[in-house]
Amino acid sequence: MIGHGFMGAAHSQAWRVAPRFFDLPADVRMQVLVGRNLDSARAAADTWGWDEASDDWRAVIARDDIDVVDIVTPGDTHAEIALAALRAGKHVMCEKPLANTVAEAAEMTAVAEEAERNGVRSMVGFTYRRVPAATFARQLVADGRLGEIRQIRAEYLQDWLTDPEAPLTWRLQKERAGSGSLGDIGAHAIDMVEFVTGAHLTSVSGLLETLVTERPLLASGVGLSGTASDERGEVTVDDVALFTGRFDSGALGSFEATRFRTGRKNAFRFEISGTRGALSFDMERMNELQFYDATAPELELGFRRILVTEAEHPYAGAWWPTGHMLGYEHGFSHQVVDFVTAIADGTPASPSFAEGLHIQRVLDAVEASSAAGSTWVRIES
Ligand code: SOE
Repeated sequence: MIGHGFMGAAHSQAWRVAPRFFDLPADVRMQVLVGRNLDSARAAADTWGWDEASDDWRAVIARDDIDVVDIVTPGDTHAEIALAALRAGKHVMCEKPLANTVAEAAEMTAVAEEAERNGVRSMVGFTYRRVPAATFARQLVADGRLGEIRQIRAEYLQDWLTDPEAPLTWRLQKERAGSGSLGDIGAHAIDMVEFVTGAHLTSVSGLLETLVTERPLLASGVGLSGTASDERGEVTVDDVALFTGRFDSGALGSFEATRFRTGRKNAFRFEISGTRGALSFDMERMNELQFYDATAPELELGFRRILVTEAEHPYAGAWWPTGHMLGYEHGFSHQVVDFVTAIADGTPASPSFAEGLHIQRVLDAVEASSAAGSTWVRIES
């Protein structure tokens, strides 16, 4: 695993726990954790249970005893590491968004597709797909329970940037993160509704805004827990991203991604409406799916709450008895299960780099639209 911040912790616990709760078709050994600073990498390796630490990812990728490379670094290093790992014949898991630009994502996809022909798998970390309620939502849509889908709404609302004195972390720097709310959390929203509905965005009209343009630089630390210095730096990404879109199925979509929505901590919500029914989900109530069956008797119509914890629900049977609730981290374990299964069984892994490239194209189109006064921009296929 390369990187050891927030996502490093999330992925480490998943690599540790998944093989214990699921019957995986291959053994997992948490071999080496790589970071830029060897002491920090060693401390993280000890905390999370990796056998070794290193500050040289190139040397680690060249090793014969490494089969999988898990990339949990900021977006500006995804392409270089993923390309090197794929070319070395390693299976690659890469955090979202796949890259910082369409050009990088396109090259990564081309190399991943070439590697795929030699049995090398790759996957992008859109982990929320693997929240049981989200996977179940997709099943309901595929079973026709919503009928023809006409409207799709997705919003990802956080509030950790409302304080103008919150420090300028890498997530606020374009050269490191690629974009702001748009790529950080809007990318999840796009992937989720496309996953659930099977429809793909074909054009968008967007509006991006940076609400706080300068923030204190970090004196020490890396994230929000870091300490602020007296110096200030420019925020070079969007704080709020709004866009509407058209899907290839004919459905219309509206999207909102913001880290400025006071009071909303991780409110990743979607609502999907069709001719026969509707679905509504909120990550802050992630074990539940609201389902409206429009074919029910008129006097019984209404959204009903399904607790997605029955053993037969996606992934749920491997964990606890009914109703004992899963959390944020479980999606990462499910991601490990699906990735290891794809590697061992020789089946394609999803979301593939090609799917990650499509999301990158949508992000790019939203930026281009906003820059051109919210005109409609077609998404390249
Ligand atoms: C920060 O906004 C963040 O950690 C994202 O980077 C993640 O992708 C999302 O899952 C939670 O919020």
